[in-house]
Amino acid sequence: MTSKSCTLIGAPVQSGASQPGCIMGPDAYRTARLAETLRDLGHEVSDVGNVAHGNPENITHMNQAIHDLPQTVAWAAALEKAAFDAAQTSDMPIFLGGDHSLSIGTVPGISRHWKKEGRPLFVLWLDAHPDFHTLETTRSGNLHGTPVAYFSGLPGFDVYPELAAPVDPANLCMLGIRSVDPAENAALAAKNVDVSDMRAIDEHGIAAPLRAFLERVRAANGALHVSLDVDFLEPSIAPAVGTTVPGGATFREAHLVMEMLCDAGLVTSLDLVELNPFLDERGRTASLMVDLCASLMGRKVLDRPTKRF
Ligand code: B3U
Ligand code: MN
Ligand code: MN
Repeated sequence: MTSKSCTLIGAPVQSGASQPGCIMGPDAYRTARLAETLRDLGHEVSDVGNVAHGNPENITHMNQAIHDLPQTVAWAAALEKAAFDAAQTSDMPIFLGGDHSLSIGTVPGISRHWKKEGRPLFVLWLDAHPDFHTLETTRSGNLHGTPVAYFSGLPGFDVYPELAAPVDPANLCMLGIRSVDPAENAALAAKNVDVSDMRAIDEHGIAAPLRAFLERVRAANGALHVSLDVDFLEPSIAPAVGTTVPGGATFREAHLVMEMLCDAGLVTSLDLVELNPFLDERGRTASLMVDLCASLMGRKVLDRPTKRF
């Protein structure tokens, strides 16, 4: 892989999750030597520290289950700007979460940048959950369940920041999905979102749906944002997440996804989300996430192209 300028942006968001701990995520990635690992692969890395948000406004919503709406919206506004700014100067902004509500800011900021450049943005959502709730449909009230519905332009997000560049639902791909609420199921079907659940992955392998998606991105000259939720992974290899769901991507499937993304050369930004270091075992989840990042950014087993049969 050619050398890239990578910008690490800490997003210690935890207002969108049900339990605290994601606030420590960015520092866990630093402790697990993310910057040094990327530098060893030949990339230029700058860590700009953690984003801070402005004063939360007094925002409310009819859905009484929702919690921490003002703070989550304040994070979204700050991260939208941070993402837009980073995308102007960096080949690869990498957002160190923080719970998945941080994508309410990062994806719209990245998308605003690519709209200005005249390229469509595609999003690969690696997650146990589709995070496709609207503010009306979330039952848990955890706003990390809402980013995809919001940045895809679904209605009912008047209290979130206005989108400069919604992501076309046709440009989404979800892999690893295995926990979907009824309202999400209906909305995913209505928007015809490309979802490969674990059943599809068991039947066809993880490479086939990813390869098909990457061909679509390439054909459209798209930019590609990857959002990697820790719970995409099998909990036995990645315990440091509040919402474990059994039957996740294996170590080998996850590395294969990253290696295929690396070979395709299409990824232009990345979220690392939902790491809760308070739940980790001797840093193994943080280290695995760093290793997956390394595979995405060019770490290889063999120093020559993979054999084709
Ligand atoms: N769909 C459920 C569960 C969930 C979504 N995202 C996470 N958990 N991490 C909800 O709460 O909306
Ligand atoms: Mn998620
Ligand atoms: Mn999830």
